[in-house]
Amino acid sequence: MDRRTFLTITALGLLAACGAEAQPGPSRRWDATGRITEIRRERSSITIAHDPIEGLMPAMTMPFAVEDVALFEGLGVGDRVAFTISREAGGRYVIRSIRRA
Ligand SMILES: [Cu+2]
Repeated sequence: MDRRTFLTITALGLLAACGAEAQPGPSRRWDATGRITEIRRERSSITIAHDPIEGLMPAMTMPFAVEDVALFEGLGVGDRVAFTISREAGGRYVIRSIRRA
């Protein structure tokens, strides 16, 4: 095999590997815990300093989208929470459920 063929095959292999990682089924969900640092109802967004999420990401502070701002009911900045997220097509993380922990 010549060098160009080898590089093409390698690139396709990497692409396939990345694609498999970046686009799991839409039904995939993860349980997480953390502390609320900001709530932006007008943006349907909540920022959480979350603990490590096994198999997904290390601890960090990041914003999450919520589909329904009703999920914010009874929650405030500083609250410790347990929540479930899913990853939508495009890589956006959305909170499916959240409660004080
Ligand atoms: Cu994160």
